Amino acid sequence: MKKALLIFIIVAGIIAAVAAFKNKTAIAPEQTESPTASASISPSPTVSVTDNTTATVSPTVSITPKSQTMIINFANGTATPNIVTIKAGDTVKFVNSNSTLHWPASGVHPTHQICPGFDALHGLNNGESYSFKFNEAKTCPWHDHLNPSIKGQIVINP
Ligand SMILES: [Cu+2]
Repeated sequence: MKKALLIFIIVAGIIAAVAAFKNKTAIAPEQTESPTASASISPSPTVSVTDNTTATVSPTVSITPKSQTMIINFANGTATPNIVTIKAGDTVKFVNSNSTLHWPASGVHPTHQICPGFDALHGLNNGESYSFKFNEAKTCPWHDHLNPSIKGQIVINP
C-alpha cells in the first residue's frame, strides 16, 4: 500500500512539473522591444592649430609691358620697312636677306654719332642679323654704311 502511494506521489509530482513547464512556455513573455536603432553620432572634431610662425609672404608681381622687336629686312636692294616707330626699350632687328652685304648704323654717315652704340660695325652676310635695343626716346636716323642711299628712321617714343 505504501509503495503505491509513493508511486502516486511521484507521478503526481511529475505531472505537476510537466504542467508547470507547459504553463511557463505558454505564457511567453511578450516582446516589447522595438528595435529602433537610433544611432546618434555627433562627430565634432575640433582641430585647433595654433601656428606661431608668422608667414611673411609678400609676392611682388611687377608687370612690365613686354618689349617688342621690330624687324627691318634687307631684300631686293632695299630695306623694309625703312621707317619704324617703337617704344623706348624695344629692339630693332636688321636682317639681311640679300646676297650682298649690308651694314646698318646710326646717322650721320660716316661718323654714326647721333645714336651712339647703334652700329653693326661690320657688313652683315646673307642670313645674318643685327639687333639693337633703343632705350632713349628720340629719333635715330639710320643708313647702310656700305650703301648710304639705303636709309631710314627709327622713331623711339617714351
Ligand atoms: Cu655710315
